[in-house]
Order: sequence, then structure tokens, then C-alpha cells
Amino acid sequence: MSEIESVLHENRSFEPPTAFRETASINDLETYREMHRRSIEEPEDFWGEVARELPWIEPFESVLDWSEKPVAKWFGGGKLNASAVCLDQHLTTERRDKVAILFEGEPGDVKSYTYAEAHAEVCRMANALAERGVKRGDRVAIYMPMIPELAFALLACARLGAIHSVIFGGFSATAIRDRVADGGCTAVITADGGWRRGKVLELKKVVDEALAGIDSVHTVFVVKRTNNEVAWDERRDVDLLAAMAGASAERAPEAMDAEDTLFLLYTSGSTGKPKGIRHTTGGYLVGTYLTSKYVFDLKEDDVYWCTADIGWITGHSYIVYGPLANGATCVMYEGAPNAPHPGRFWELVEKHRVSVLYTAPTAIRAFMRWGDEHVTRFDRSSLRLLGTVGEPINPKAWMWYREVVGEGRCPIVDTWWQTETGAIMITPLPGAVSTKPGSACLPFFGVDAAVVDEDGTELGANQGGLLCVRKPWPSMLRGIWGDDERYRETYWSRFGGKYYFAGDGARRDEDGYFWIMGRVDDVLNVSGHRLSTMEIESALVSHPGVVEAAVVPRPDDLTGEAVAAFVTASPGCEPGDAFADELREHVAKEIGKLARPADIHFADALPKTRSGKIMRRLLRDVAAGREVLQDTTTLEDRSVLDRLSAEGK
Ligand code: 7RM
Repeated sequence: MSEIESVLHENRSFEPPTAFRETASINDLETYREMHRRSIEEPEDFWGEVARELPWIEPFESVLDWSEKPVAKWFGGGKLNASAVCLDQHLTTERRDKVAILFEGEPGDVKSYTYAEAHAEVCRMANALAERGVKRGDRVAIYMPMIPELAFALLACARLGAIHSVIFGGFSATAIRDRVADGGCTAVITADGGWRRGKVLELKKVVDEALAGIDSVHTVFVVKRTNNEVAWDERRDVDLLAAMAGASAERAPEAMDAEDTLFLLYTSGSTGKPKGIRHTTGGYLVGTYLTSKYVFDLKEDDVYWCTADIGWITGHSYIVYGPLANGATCVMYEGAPNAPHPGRFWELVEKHRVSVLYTAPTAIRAFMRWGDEHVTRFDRSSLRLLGTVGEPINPKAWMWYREVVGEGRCPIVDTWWQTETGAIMITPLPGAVSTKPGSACLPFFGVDAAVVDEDGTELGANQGGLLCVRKPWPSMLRGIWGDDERYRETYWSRFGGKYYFAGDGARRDEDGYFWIMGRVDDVLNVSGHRLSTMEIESALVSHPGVVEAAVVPRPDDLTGEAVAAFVTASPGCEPGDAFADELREHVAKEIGKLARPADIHFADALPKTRSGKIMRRLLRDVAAGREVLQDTTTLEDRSVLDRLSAEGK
């Protein structure tokens, strides 16, 4: 009964391209398998060796302590500093003068920082923060646009041993206030504004509103980016760039315990107040370091671009900590993918000769919709590897990414992980593992993942169930800030403390490949058959007339639940009854009559979170004709939902 029926069929498979394999650091399946086996059977040896590749201030005495399960301790006794791992270690090597951050602003201003320059900026910023009393253990909220100072802010906090709590620059004053209060933050780093689609996003103004009446924050550090007028509280506000100009470019990194908290990052669960996910220093760095090295197969001359905002975990792990720990050159872009034109990303790829690109399915589907010509008019010959993260990627979008963006030349790494896992968990290694469109493929080193039923019994090939992890891994969350009980309850109670479970459904195919089926809260039940919304969406999107689809259950007297689909049609496709019928038949043919949508709603856009994930829980209300009374604070564009609700009336 507890099984999720899998109905999606996808038989294509692509071997790692020979040219890629030639230089890849892991370039055959046997090596991957052997390393994975060892990482599971001898985790302490495996992770001890990896960890020793990082510069420790004092060596660790033990590798793993799981005695206070479910709170793991990794690298006990070891001391290190995250900013020294990312910067200082490279200063005595040739990487000293290598570009660390290659920034382009939305208006087209370009600025790059070598490792030596980034180190100086981070030291200056740390000194400016310390001057105003920021110290080890303090919590510092960061609310900034995607400019280099944002990356420096994370590293400056880390240098001092202060705990950063980045709040995505699109969040409201209320969201900031809640997070500042929950974390007990005593300082905030922000900017006057940031550029977004030709307009100034007035960040300082939002911070002022958020902090009205809060007196726990002693200082607001402001980076002047857009030079818009801002209110100024002489006692509280500090011009950060001016303070940095007068500060020393040297600052010794604080020696942090491996288990000292590096940062908090809030994620909104489906219910209740946002959870401050707590990551610590040693394990998080080891995890992000190793995944960056192997999943992106980083080479000395790569130009690596992760398009996420640093306000999300993807930006923390794969713009800042992981790539910098590897000494990579990272592109950072301030603006939107379609401003001032829909080819902006590809223009940047051409201009900066990007070789490794990591983005999200939602962006890929948007580019498909805007038209191939915006991609193909730019030179993409520098690209050698493509990655995706954030949502299941439907095979059609995967194939488009491969053929149109990557010209059939680049492997694709579909990486499954979560804010809570800190680092990539399930992914192909691009030189070693054949990929299948829509599959995140195989577990990374140290990840003992399984698909189980409600009782925790492992399911057989192609049986859909709950995705869980059976062993601790270095970059796992250590808890929820201020609420240890909620940590146990949310992630460990489902299987009586035996496994970590964070809410996704999946199946494993006959080759052991994982196919993520979306959040289990999204599963629908038609006449007793439990179906994954993602598989029906994928079938819809495989029709040439569909760009994007969201499927949710709608109460039905006869079948319990009926399939309701929200569909964004391709340009030139006429939404209407005839097209809806064609789509119903298409789904019936692709995956069976059971999954045939009862309702099809055409939409010019779907409601998404600010990180690009479709918010199905809101669509459930729309599908049932109910007013949406749920929390919508993480919604990117409220008007999308309002239009859909209005049409339903
Ligand atoms: C990195 C990130 C986590 C949730 C996760 C999944 C979904 C992420 C994939 C994916 C299918 C993927 N952190 N998810 N990556 N689903 N394939 N490759 O996104 O905390 O913001 O979200 O995102 O449901 O549980 S997150």
C-alpha cells in the first residue's frame, strides 16, 4: 500500500564522452564503485584521508562520533578556519594570482579578484566588522545583492568565527525580522541596493523596516552599490566600503573547532515557522570540497559558473565554500537571466569562456520557452560540463540542455541534495557514470541512500518509496537552531531514529540508478493508486506543445482524488478544449489512463518559490476552487497565483 507506483519510462542512456573521460579525475565506473564501497565500509579511513587534504590549524583526533545520534560529530579535536581553507591555503601556491571571483553586474560592470585580492578584501571586511564588536560566536544576518561583497561577507564572518545567516535578497521585511529574531543576530550586513531588471532593489530600506523596534542589532553595515538615497542612523549604520578602505588587509583567522557552527540558513518547511538549519565547519567543508572536486571535475583552467543566488544553499556550497576550497575561478552574476535580453546567460558564457555551468531546471525550461535562437547565437564551445539542481528535471528539458546548450558534447550532472544535506548526495560522476535523462544516477561517496517502504524495508527495483539515508555524512546538518527536538522529529522520527528522511520519494532502477519522484507530500492517490505528480508532469511536458506543467490532486467523489494539471503551453500553441483533450490522450498513451488529467488549467506562468521550485501546495487550493489562505511569503510572484485563482472562479 505504501508504495508509490512508478509509471515513467525512460530508456535513453549516455556514456561519458571519450574526450571528457580522457581528462576526468575519475574516469571509469569500477573506480567509482570501489571508492564508493570503501567510503561506506571504511568511512573513517575514507573521510580521514579526504579531510587531510584540507589545511587544518590543529589536526583532528577522531573522524566520526555517532554516539549522540542523530547529532553526528566529525573530525573531533580538529581546528580550522573556513576562510583560510577557501583563501589562505592558495596564497603560497600559483593560485595566488589566479582569479577567484569573476563578477559581472547586471549593468555590465565587470570586476575580478585574484585569490590574493579576495583574501585582502575579506581581511579588511573582517577587521571592519571586528572594529564594531563582531566576534566569535555572534550571529550576523546578511541581506545583499549578488555582488562580490556578499561572498566576502560570508568569509569575513567565518574568519572571525561569527555565524552567518544569509537571508535571500528578495525576502520581505517580515521575513528578515523573524530570522534576525530567531537567530539572535546582533549585526546585519546589507547594501543600499542591487540591480534587478534595470531597477534598483532597495535593500537597506527593507532592513530599516525589518529592524524598526528591534534593539538587539548594534550595527548595520552598508555596502554602497547603487548609490540610491538611504536613511542613515549615525549610531547604528556603518559605510562598510569606507570602513574597509581604512582597515588592515591582514587578519589572522580564528581557530575554530570542527564542530563550531559555520552558518545558519533558514528553510521554510511546509508548515510552521522557518527552520534555521545549522551547519558546522569541518564536515561541511570536507563535503563541499570533495563534491565540487569530483562532481564538477574541476581543472585548474576551468571557469566555473553556478547561477544560483548565494542566498540559497546552492550558492553557499557551490559558489563560495566548495569551489574556493578547490581554488577554482568562479563567475558571479548579479542580475536576472532575461535582462536586458533572454540570451543574457549565454552572452556571459561566451564572454567569460565558461566551461562548467550549474543551473536549475526552472531556468532551463524558461530558456526552452524563450527560444533556441537566444542560446545558439552565442558561442558555447567553452562549455565542457553542465549541471542541474533544485527540482526533478524532466527528460525533455534534460535532452534540450544536452543538445541545444551543450551541443551534444557535454555530460550532464543532475545533482540531488538539500539545504539539510549541505552537499551533493546523489549524482553521476561525469567521467565515470553513464547518465539517463531524468535520473540523478548514483550516490556520492559516503552516501548510503536507499528507497524504503513505510516500515523502513528496502524496496526492489523500480518500486517507488521513501528516499532515506542510513549513515551519517560529514556535511549533514547538525540541528535546527534553538530547537533540537524539532530536528529529531522532522528528520529522524519517521523510521524510529534509524534513518534520515527529508521528504522525497524515489525509485531505484535495475542498474541501481535513483529517480527522484518529488516531495512525498505531493503524491496523489487516484482510486487507491499512489502516483508521483512529477511523473505525470514529465509526461505532459514530453508533448511538444507544453513547456512546463504542475500536477496536483483535486478531491473527487468517485476516485478519491483526481489529477489536476496546470500547463504552460509553448509559444504558438492555442490553449483550449481541443488542446486539453489532446494532452489527456497524450498522458494516457505515455503512462496510462489512470494518470489522465481530469482538469487542465492553462497558465502563462506557474507559482514558484524564489528559488524556482513549483509551489504545488498552493495549486491544490486553486484546483479545488478554494481560496488560498496558506503562507505565501516564499512565493516569487504573487500575481501568478492571483490570476490562476481568478480564472477558477
Ligand atoms: C539543493 C536544493 C531540496 C529539495 C529536495 C528535492 C528537490 C533538489 C533535486 C531535487 C530532484 C534533483 N536544496 N531537489 N535537487 N529533486 N532532482 N536533482 O535544492 O533545500 O532548497 O531543496 O529540492 O525535493 O528535497 S533545497
